[in-house]
Amino acid sequence: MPTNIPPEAWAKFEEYRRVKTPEEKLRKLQEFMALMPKHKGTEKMEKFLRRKMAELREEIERKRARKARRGGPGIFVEKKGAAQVVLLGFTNSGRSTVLSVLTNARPEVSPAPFTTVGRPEEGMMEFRGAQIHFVEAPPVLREGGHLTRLALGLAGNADAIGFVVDGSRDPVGDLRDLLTIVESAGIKVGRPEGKVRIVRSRGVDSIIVRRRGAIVDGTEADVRRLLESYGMDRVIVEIDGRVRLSDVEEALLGEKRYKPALVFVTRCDLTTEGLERVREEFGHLMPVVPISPREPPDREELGELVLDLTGVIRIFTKPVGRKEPSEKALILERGSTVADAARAIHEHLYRRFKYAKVWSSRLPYSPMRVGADFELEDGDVIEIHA
Ligand SMILES: Nc1nc2c(ncn2[C@@H]2O[C@H](COP(=O)(O)OP(=O)(O)OP(=O)(O)O)[C@@H](O)[C@H]2O)c(=O)[nH]1
Ligand SMILES: [Mg+2]
Repeated sequence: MPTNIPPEAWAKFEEYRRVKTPEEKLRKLQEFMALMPKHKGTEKMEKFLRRKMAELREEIERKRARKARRGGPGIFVEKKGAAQVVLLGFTNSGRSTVLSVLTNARPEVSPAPFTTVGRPEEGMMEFRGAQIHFVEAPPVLREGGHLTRLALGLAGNADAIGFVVDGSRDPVGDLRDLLTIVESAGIKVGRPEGKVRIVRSRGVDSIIVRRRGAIVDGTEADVRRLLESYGMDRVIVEIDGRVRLSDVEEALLGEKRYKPALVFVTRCDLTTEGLERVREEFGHLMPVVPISPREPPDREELGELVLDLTGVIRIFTKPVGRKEPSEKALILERGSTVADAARAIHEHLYRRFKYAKVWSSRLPYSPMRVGADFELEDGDVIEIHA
């Protein structure tokens, strides 16, 4: 049964995926609900949305309760930049050192344990067109407790976790313990087995499944039936890796169920033995970044690594007639199309879209004239004609 979810409603849906706090997300879902036609064909979608809204309300309530209990400033650190990475480690692991090596922040670095225990320290790492927001969480303790809970709360809300381990002691043991602690708090670290992306497309008139991997518990027809039961129509479903039908359902709202992570190994100016062992044991699970206080890692490389982990891309826009593209990038979800970029700039550009020019070294020639469904990649320069 076609449900004809109107474009204004779809726009809210996509805004929902972009906003970050539970309050904003809840508001977008409410707006989406208000714009959605209500009949038999949208019943399941309505139920799903109500469940998601209830979850968001609970999350907001938990946040409030935490604040009230402590009576102090929340442990919620507002997100800035293209991605937020929370630095998580045991005391003295070198979290403040990592923060000061990578960002403009100047937290207190000290050989005494429990130096950063109050308000989390934070700083921005700038690289071409974008910034990564690093936050130093309070130290994690093996025995748990208040500080550990605060730290895990921050990590749970971050776009990625940056584990910090002391490379001169037992970094492999420390990382193993950190992973256990994080996972017991319900945070799944690493790369998911598969990925689902659902995008609306004007170019199709049904549900198209593009499969590059396996559907573990069903067929492509099952995926189509499932989405039809949610009132979906004119969408492209991209499936990579190993995916379950429940993953497809979750992807309706662009949910990410795994927390990407990387690990910073400190004291690499003193020894690189620990670094090598971490690489051997955990290199397949997450990127390993060596830290020496006087030799900061390449920001461009690290920035790109974090964007890649968190699934976002930088797009440089160029108004028609201007020579140089914007210095500040437009941050979009990986897999976004020219149409997504147009919409992110202005609804007007999206509605009146004619064509776009894209400059990129990956293209056979630049600029190349492309249509609305052209998929963008990190670093692309784009000029939209409307
Ligand atoms: N040589 C060297 N010393 C380091 C490195 N990282 C940390 N240290 C030293 O280790 C001590 C602790 O570092 P911090 O960065 O304060 O560690 P932290 O994890 O923020 O510690 P707390 O906030 O107290 O839990 C300091 O004396 C640092 O100078 C490193 O890469 N090389
Ligand atoms: Mg510190």
